[in-house]
Amino acid sequence: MTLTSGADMEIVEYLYSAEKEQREVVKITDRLPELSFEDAYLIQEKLIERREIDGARRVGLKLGLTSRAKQQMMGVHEAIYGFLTDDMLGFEWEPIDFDQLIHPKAEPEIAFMIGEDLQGTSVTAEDVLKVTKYVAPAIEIIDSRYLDFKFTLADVIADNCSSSRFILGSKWMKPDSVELGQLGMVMSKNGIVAQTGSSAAVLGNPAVSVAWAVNKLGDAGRGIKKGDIILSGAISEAISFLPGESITVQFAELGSVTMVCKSGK
Ligand code: 0L1
Ligand code: MG
Repeated sequence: MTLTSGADMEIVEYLYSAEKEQREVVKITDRLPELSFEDAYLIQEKLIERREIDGARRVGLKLGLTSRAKQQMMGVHEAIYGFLTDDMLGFEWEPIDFDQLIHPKAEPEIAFMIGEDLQGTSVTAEDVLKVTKYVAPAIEIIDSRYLDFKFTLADVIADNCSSSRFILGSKWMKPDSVELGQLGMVMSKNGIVAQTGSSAAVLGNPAVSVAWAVNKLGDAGRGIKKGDIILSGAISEAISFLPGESITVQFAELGSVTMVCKSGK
């Protein structure tokens, strides 16, 4: 352990207040260069518990670093996971308020709606598909609390994997009605193509990514639950946006999802 007792809660308040006050902060490994992934997940858990004290409710999970390209960029061989809470849920018809965010970026994702509890340490993509009621197009808004979005793996795990908001498309489909492992995707900003990709970028198939997370949770004696929403990982690089801009993610077969950004100022 690299964390002294009390230091974890100090970091939780540091990250939580940065989010609430829309402030970038210096990454925590500048002070704690030896911070282990285990301790970083411990801080993440306490950060979510802190949000729960303020009334937030866990509604699911999100995966990060699920593409080989992003893993290579970070010099890691594994994905990471964080938690989604109800206050992160945005809607297509309700503009996202830029003033509540720091330096947001949007990512194209496929969301899984889970219909049955699932727990284990050797869970497969097939097991995940069996308990998946629907899949849907999604946009995840990531908003690292760290200066210039620069961090180590331990930093980003502690910061709940940069989670900020997510928006789900209105077309939810049965997972066996689409080729989940090879869905083409186009992400446009203000009607102009910004990124293209395939769902294969997410560990070959987004269901593999979800199975990875279930096994990771299983190692800690936890699982996913009926009703959970799981964001399976970004299909392309994230793109930044400003007030007045809109982003649409269009999938082959799976439909589209749009977000609009406004400023209250
Ligand atoms: O959801 C994600 O893919 C983000 C994971 C954390 C890394 C980042 O903020 O870019
Ligand atoms: Mg993401």
